[in-house]
Amino acid sequence: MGACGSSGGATIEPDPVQKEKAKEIDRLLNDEKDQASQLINLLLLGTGGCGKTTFLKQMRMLYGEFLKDDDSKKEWITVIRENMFTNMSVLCNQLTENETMEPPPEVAEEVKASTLHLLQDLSKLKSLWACKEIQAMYDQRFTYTHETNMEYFFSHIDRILADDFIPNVDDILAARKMTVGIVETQLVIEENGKPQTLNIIDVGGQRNQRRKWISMFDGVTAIIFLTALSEYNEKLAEDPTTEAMRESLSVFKSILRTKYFMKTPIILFLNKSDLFKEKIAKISIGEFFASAPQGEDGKDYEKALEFIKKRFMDLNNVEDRNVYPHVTIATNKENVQNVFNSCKHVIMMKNLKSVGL
Ligand SMILES: Nc1nc2c(ncn2[C@@H]2O[C@H](COP(=O)(O)OP(=O)(O)O)[C@@H](O)[C@H]2O)c(=O)[nH]1
Ligand SMILES: [Mg+2]
Repeated sequence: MGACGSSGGATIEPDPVQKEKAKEIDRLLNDEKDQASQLINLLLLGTGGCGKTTFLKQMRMLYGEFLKDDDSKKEWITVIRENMFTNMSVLCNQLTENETMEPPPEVAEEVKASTLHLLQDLSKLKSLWACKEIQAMYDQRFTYTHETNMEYFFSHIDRILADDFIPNVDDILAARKMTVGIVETQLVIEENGKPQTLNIIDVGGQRNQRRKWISMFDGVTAIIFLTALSEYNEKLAEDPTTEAMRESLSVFKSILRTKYFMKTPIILFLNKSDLFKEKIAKISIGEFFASAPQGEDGKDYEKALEFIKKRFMDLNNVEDRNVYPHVTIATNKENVQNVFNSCKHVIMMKNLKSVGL
């Protein structure tokens, strides 16, 4: 029997086996603490279509194995072609509603078909695209709400409809597949020579998806809230009576008021700045916000950007909680890489603080 448990007041020497066990337990506890300090929960939030999943795709390409081979690229063919049908349906609806123009007889049936996207007949897409009335609706695209990728996909229509089409990275970044529920992705990222696990939490952004968000609010290290700059003149996809940017502002406000996030650093991505730049030169922001620069000033990129940025930043009501704004293009690899490098610092600082270092 060992010395443990013997009586008589003698000094008890710890059993070497027990000593080893205690050391092992200490080591495990330290490892656990170390791992906890390395796990970063990054929550992506924002209304539907603002670019959350696109940002995640970029991160998976930069730090993971996403799209490393042709087979995984081919999986996107169906999504991309379905996106083409959806976009064409929007043009057809515009033409149907247009009072000054009629569809030519040879495509009249297709234009009327609300089930265009179910036809799956690629040649129909081509014949519709060739028709000048559809082109006229396309030329007016800045004036109505449509999917962001409309322009990109139509400018590549021949390649996308070809039999031997294999999507490239840009095609896949432009592809839209709506996120349902919550998707967690873990990526290992080296910071100061030390691997850190980044758990990126992507969520569905539409109204009916937002009630699921709260289940992810505990233990969040940092939030990236995305908003699409280019939606200043658009309506919400799930409710055409609501203005998209007002909805985004109101969702951002409620996130800033959430008790879980009083000390959470919030990174604000003013996204889709490429499309915003193109659109603002044509359509003044003054038409949509009374307090925005009006007339020609409202068509000035810098002035309009400053107005939107301030509207979002002014919603932060907690003095020592920082909101870090960035102007972004989630479909652009270099832009995402640069922006993430600055965010990384913010996220790491918070992470070190939360474990008492
Ligand atoms: N041109 C452009 N398109 C973008 C940008 N960010 C996202 N998109 C497109 O916007 C659409 C919706 O993006 P997605 O990431 O699915 O939005 P989510 O609902 O927030 O996940 C997709 O077609 C993307 O390719 C951007 O900065 N510029
Ligand atoms: Mg998504």
